[in-house]
Amino acid sequence: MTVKPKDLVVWGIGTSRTIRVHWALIELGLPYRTVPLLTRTAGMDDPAFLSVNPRKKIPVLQDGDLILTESAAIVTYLAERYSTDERRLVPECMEQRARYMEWLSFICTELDATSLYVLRRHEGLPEVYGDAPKACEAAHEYFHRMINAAAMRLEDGPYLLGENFSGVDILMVSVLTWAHRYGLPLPAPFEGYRTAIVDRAAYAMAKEANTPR
Ligand SMILES: N[C@@H](CCC(=O)N[C@@H](CS)C(=O)NCC(=O)O)C(=O)O
Repeated sequence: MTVKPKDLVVWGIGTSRTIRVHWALIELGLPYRTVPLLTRTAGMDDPAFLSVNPRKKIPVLQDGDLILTESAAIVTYLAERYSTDERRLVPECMEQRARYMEWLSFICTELDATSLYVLRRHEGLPEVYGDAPKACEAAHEYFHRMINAAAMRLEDGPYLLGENFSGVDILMVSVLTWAHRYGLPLPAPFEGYRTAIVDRAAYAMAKEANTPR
Protein backbone atom coordinates (compact mmCIF):
# COMPACT_ATOMS: atom_id res chain seq x y z
CA MET A 1 0.00 0.00 0.00
CA THR A 2 1.29 3.46 -0.86
CA VAL A 3 1.18 5.87 2.09
CA LYS A 4 0.72 9.51 1.17
CA PRO A 5 2.76 12.10 3.10
CA LYS A 6 0.60 14.58 5.02
CA ASP A 7 2.57 17.77 5.15
CA LEU A 8 6.30 17.15 5.34
CA VAL A 9 8.46 19.92 6.73
CA VAL A 10 12.21 19.77 7.44
CA TRP A 11 13.78 22.21 9.84
CA GLY A 12 17.48 22.69 9.22
CA ILE A 13 20.06 22.96 6.48
CA GLY A 14 23.80 23.28 6.20
CA THR A 15 25.19 20.33 8.20
CA SER A 16 26.18 16.68 7.82
CA ARG A 17 23.17 15.73 9.95
CA THR A 18 20.61 17.84 8.07
CA ILE A 19 21.63 16.56 4.62
CA ARG A 20 20.65 13.04 5.70
CA VAL A 21 16.99 14.02 5.94
CA HIS A 22 16.89 16.01 2.68
CA TRP A 23 18.60 13.15 0.91
CA ALA A 24 16.18 10.48 2.22
CA LEU A 25 13.17 12.58 1.19
CA ILE A 26 14.63 13.12 -2.27
CA GLU A 27 15.53 9.44 -2.74
CA LEU A 28 11.94 8.56 -1.84
CA GLY A 29 10.56 11.19 -4.24
CA LEU A 30 8.60 12.96 -1.49
CA PRO A 31 7.59 16.61 -1.80
CA TYR A 32 8.43 18.65 1.30
CA ARG A 33 8.99 22.15 2.59
CA THR A 34 12.20 23.38 4.22
CA VAL A 35 12.64 25.85 7.05
CA PRO A 36 16.24 26.92 6.26
CA LEU A 37 17.39 27.16 9.86
CA LEU A 38 21.16 27.16 10.40
CA THR A 39 22.88 25.80 13.48
CA ARG A 40 24.08 28.28 16.10
CA THR A 41 22.03 31.17 14.77
CA ALA A 42 19.39 33.35 16.43
CA GLY A 43 16.68 31.34 14.65
CA MET A 44 17.35 28.51 17.09
CA ASP A 45 15.81 30.65 19.84
CA ASP A 46 12.71 31.41 17.83
CA PRO A 47 9.64 30.21 19.79
CA ALA A 48 8.35 28.49 16.63
CA PHE A 49 11.49 26.32 16.55
CA LEU A 50 11.57 25.79 20.31
CA SER A 51 8.03 24.45 20.09
CA VAL A 52 9.22 21.69 17.71
CA ASN A 53 12.54 21.00 19.43
CA PRO A 54 13.22 22.45 22.88
CA ARG A 55 16.67 20.81 22.67
CA LYS A 56 17.52 23.35 19.95
CA LYS A 57 19.00 20.84 17.52
CA ILE A 58 18.56 20.36 13.80
CA PRO A 59 17.33 18.46 11.85
CA VAL A 60 13.67 18.11 12.81
CA LEU A 61 10.98 16.50 10.66
CA GLN A 62 7.30 17.30 10.87
CA ASP A 63 4.96 14.86 9.19
CA GLY A 64 1.48 16.12 9.95
CA ASP A 65 1.16 15.86 13.75
CA LEU A 66 4.34 13.82 14.13
CA ILE A 67 7.43 15.76 15.18
CA LEU A 68 10.65 13.79 15.02
CA THR A 69 14.25 14.65 15.93
CA GLU A 70 17.50 12.64 15.51
CA SER A 71 18.61 12.31 11.91
CA ALA A 72 19.05 8.52 11.94
CA ALA A 73 15.57 8.03 13.40
CA ILE A 74 14.12 10.41 10.81
CA VAL A 75 15.82 8.66 7.88
CA THR A 76 14.61 5.29 9.17
CA TYR A 77 11.08 6.56 9.82
CA LEU A 78 10.85 7.93 6.27
CA ALA A 79 12.25 4.68 4.91
CA GLU A 80 9.80 2.55 6.91
CA ARG A 81 6.80 4.70 6.12
CA TYR A 82 7.31 5.73 2.52
CA SER A 83 9.39 3.05 0.81
CA THR A 84 7.71 1.46 -2.19
CA ASP A 85 8.69 -1.50 -4.34
CA GLU A 86 10.39 0.95 -6.72
CA ARG A 87 12.13 3.05 -4.07
CA ARG A 88 13.05 1.12 -0.95
CA LEU A 89 15.38 2.52 1.72
CA VAL A 90 14.94 -0.17 4.37
CA PRO A 91 14.93 -3.91 3.75
CA GLU A 92 11.91 -6.09 4.47
CA CYS A 93 13.77 -9.28 5.35
CA MET A 94 14.45 -9.65 9.07
CA GLU A 95 18.16 -10.54 8.75
CA GLN A 96 18.81 -7.56 6.47
CA ARG A 97 16.90 -5.29 8.84
CA ALA A 98 19.14 -6.49 11.66
CA ARG A 99 22.18 -5.55 9.55
CA TYR A 100 20.58 -2.17 8.84
CA MET A 101 20.22 -1.52 12.59
CA GLU A 102 23.77 -2.72 13.20
CA TRP A 103 25.21 -0.28 10.65
CA LEU A 104 22.96 2.52 11.90
CA SER A 105 24.15 2.05 15.44
CA PHE A 106 27.81 1.77 14.40
CA ILE A 107 27.66 4.93 12.28
CA CYS A 108 25.84 7.03 14.88
CA THR A 109 27.79 5.95 17.93
CA GLU A 110 31.28 4.91 16.82
CA LEU A 111 31.82 7.22 13.84
CA ASP A 112 29.60 10.23 14.50
CA ALA A 113 29.30 10.72 18.27
CA THR A 114 32.56 9.16 19.46
CA SER A 115 34.87 10.35 16.69
CA LEU A 116 33.70 13.15 14.40
CA TYR A 117 31.56 15.03 16.89
CA VAL A 118 34.45 15.05 19.36
CA LEU A 119 36.57 16.75 16.66
CA ARG A 120 33.75 19.15 15.81
CA ARG A 121 33.42 20.15 19.45
CA HIS A 122 37.02 20.43 20.50
CA GLU A 123 38.81 21.34 17.25
CA GLY A 124 35.95 23.26 15.62
CA LEU A 125 34.31 24.93 18.61
CA PRO A 126 36.93 25.14 21.41
CA GLU A 127 35.42 28.47 22.55
CA VAL A 128 32.23 26.58 23.49
CA TYR A 129 33.46 23.11 24.48
CA GLY A 130 37.07 23.76 25.50
CA ASP A 131 40.41 22.58 24.12
CA ALA A 132 40.98 18.85 24.43
CA PRO A 133 44.02 17.88 22.32
CA LYS A 134 44.34 14.40 23.87
CA ALA A 135 40.67 13.63 23.27
CA CYS A 136 41.03 14.85 19.66
CA GLU A 137 44.11 12.73 19.07
CA ALA A 138 42.26 9.72 20.44
CA ALA A 139 39.23 10.53 18.26
CA HIS A 140 41.44 10.60 15.14
CA GLU A 141 42.95 7.23 16.05
CA TYR A 142 39.59 5.76 16.98
CA PHE A 143 37.99 6.82 13.69
CA HIS A 144 40.90 5.30 11.80
CA ARG A 145 40.60 2.00 13.67
CA MET A 146 36.81 1.76 13.32
CA ILE A 147 36.62 2.68 9.63
CA ASN A 148 39.45 0.35 8.66
CA ALA A 149 37.86 -2.57 10.46
CA ALA A 150 34.48 -1.74 8.91
CA ALA A 151 36.02 -1.66 5.43
CA MET A 152 36.42 -5.44 5.61
CA ARG A 153 32.64 -5.73 5.66
CA LEU A 154 32.23 -3.84 2.40
CA GLU A 155 33.29 -6.86 0.36
CA ASP A 156 29.73 -7.83 -0.53
CA GLY A 157 28.99 -4.26 -1.78
CA PRO A 158 28.45 -2.06 -3.66
CA TYR A 159 26.29 -0.91 -0.70
CA LEU A 160 26.46 -1.58 3.01
CA LEU A 161 23.63 -4.08 2.71
CA GLY A 162 24.92 -5.60 -0.50
CA GLU A 163 23.00 -5.08 -3.73
CA ASN A 164 20.54 -2.44 -2.54
CA PHE A 165 21.08 1.20 -1.57
CA SER A 166 19.41 2.02 1.76
CA GLY A 167 19.12 4.56 4.57
CA VAL A 168 22.36 3.38 6.16
CA ASP A 169 24.24 4.37 2.98
CA ILE A 170 22.85 7.89 3.44
CA LEU A 171 24.14 7.93 7.01
CA MET A 172 27.50 6.40 6.09
CA VAL A 173 28.19 8.75 3.18
CA SER A 174 27.32 11.74 5.36
CA VAL A 175 29.95 10.75 7.93
CA LEU A 176 32.54 9.81 5.30
CA THR A 177 32.09 13.20 3.64
CA TRP A 178 32.37 14.87 7.02
CA ALA A 179 35.60 12.92 7.67
CA HIS A 180 36.87 13.83 4.21
CA ARG A 181 36.31 17.52 4.99
CA TYR A 182 38.38 17.10 8.16
CA GLY A 183 41.19 15.53 6.13
CA LEU A 184 40.82 12.09 7.76
CA PRO A 185 42.13 9.35 5.46
CA LEU A 186 39.61 6.72 4.37
CA PRO A 187 40.52 3.13 3.47
CA ALA A 188 40.37 2.46 -0.29
CA PRO A 189 37.09 0.47 -0.21
CA PHE A 190 35.31 3.36 1.50
CA GLU A 191 36.91 5.95 -0.83
CA GLY A 192 35.51 4.03 -3.81
CA TYR A 193 32.16 3.49 -2.09
CA ARG A 194 31.78 7.20 -1.27
CA THR A 195 32.86 8.37 -4.71
CA ALA A 196 30.33 6.10 -6.42
CA ILE A 197 27.45 7.13 -4.17
CA VAL A 198 28.01 10.90 -4.31
CA ASP A 199 27.52 10.53 -8.07
CA ARG A 200 23.82 9.77 -7.55
CA ALA A 201 21.48 12.45 -8.88
CA ALA A 202 19.57 12.42 -5.58
CA TYR A 203 22.78 13.26 -3.71
CA ALA A 204 23.41 16.32 -5.90
CA MET A 205 19.84 17.46 -5.27
CA ALA A 206 20.18 16.88 -1.54
CA LYS A 207 23.41 18.88 -1.46
CA GLU A 208 21.65 21.72 -3.20
CA ALA A 209 18.66 21.51 -0.82
CA ASN A 210 21.03 21.53 2.17
CA THR A 211 23.09 24.53 1.01
CA PRO A 212 22.33 27.94 2.53
CA ARG A 213 21.39 30.54 -0.10
N1 LIG B 1 22.23 13.28 17.12
C1 LIG B 1 21.61 14.41 16.50
C2 LIG B 1 22.61 15.56 16.48
C3 LIG B 1 21.92 16.85 16.11
C4 LIG B 1 22.91 18.00 16.22
O1 LIG B 1 23.79 18.02 17.08
N2 LIG B 1 22.71 19.00 15.37
C5 LIG B 1 23.59 20.13 15.36
C6 LIG B 1 23.81 20.58 13.93
S1 LIG B 1 24.55 19.26 13.02
C7 LIG B 1 22.92 21.25 16.13
O2 LIG B 1 21.75 21.49 15.96
N3 LIG B 1 23.70 21.91 16.99
C8 LIG B 1 23.24 23.03 17.74
C9 LIG B 1 23.82 23.04 19.11
O3 LIG B 1 24.45 22.06 19.52
O4 LIG B 1 23.62 24.04 19.81
C10 LIG B 1 21.16 14.05 15.08
O5 LIG B 1 21.80 13.21 14.44
O6 LIG B 1 20.16 14.61 14.61
